[in-house]
Amino acid sequence: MSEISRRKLITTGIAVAAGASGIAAGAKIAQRYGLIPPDSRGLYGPGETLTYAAQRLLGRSAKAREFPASQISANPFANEVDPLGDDFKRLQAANFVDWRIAVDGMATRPTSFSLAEIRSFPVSSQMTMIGCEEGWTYIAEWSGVPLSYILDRVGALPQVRYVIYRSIQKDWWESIDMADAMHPQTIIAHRMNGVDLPVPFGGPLRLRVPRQLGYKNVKYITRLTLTDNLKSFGKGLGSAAPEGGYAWYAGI
Ligand SMILES: Nc1nc2c(c(=O)[nH]1)N[C@H]1C(S)=C(S)[C@@H](COP(=O)(O)O)O[C@H]1N2
Ligand SMILES: [Mo]
Repeated sequence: MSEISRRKLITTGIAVAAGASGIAAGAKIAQRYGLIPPDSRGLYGPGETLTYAAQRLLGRSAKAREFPASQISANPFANEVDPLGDDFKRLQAANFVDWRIAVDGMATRPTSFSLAEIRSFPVSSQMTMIGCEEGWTYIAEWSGVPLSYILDRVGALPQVRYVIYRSIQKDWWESIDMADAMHPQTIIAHRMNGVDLPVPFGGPLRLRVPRQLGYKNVKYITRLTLTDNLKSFGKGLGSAAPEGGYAWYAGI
């Protein structure tokens, strides 16, 4: 069967099953195809399983909307963060020359990159919207290195299914699947609206994943971990968000 008709069958199957017998049946199909999100409470978990499975089966490469320069927000809103600790302040005082981002886990060449190295890598720019689950949004231009470039560079193993990313703020860690990690709009951003990424917006480095809500766009990132399983991290729900009652998958 061709890839298209197979996909069509799967998505129709999920929709029909969900409509006819409720989300539990849809979730069963999602499980068959390995599309249960890490925070799902089993087969009879909430609608999140269906949202995630349907999104992934419908279009891996769909792009977040891009806007013209004229629509860039004049006053973007930087969401307040908890006080940044002494480690951060020390790095900031030296203009972040010693900021590094480690890449470990399932890679043939685990390594760590300096901020200067990250800045020297190919740059991709996007004018996209970021939105908080609390309601506000803004549009900005973000520039940075595609996460896919980093994964290639460290030799991500074929078994990798998720990329975990952590902040210097220990409470902030998230993960995304490979569909988002390899997506061309997913970047490690180091510039915003033509200047080095300002600290209130996550400078020097922030994960920008415009296909997901604001909280997946973690600021001050210091470490990436490539893994095939999220169970052994934190409470095993995939990231900090579900530990606090938010969905692991925050696709928009
Ligand atoms: N390290 C860190 N990253 C973070 C946060 C944070 O408090 N600390 N807040 C998140 C939330 S809830 C949102 S909505 C966005 C806000 O992005 P902004 O400040 O660019 O508006 O950043 C996300 N990334
Ligand atoms: Mo948020």
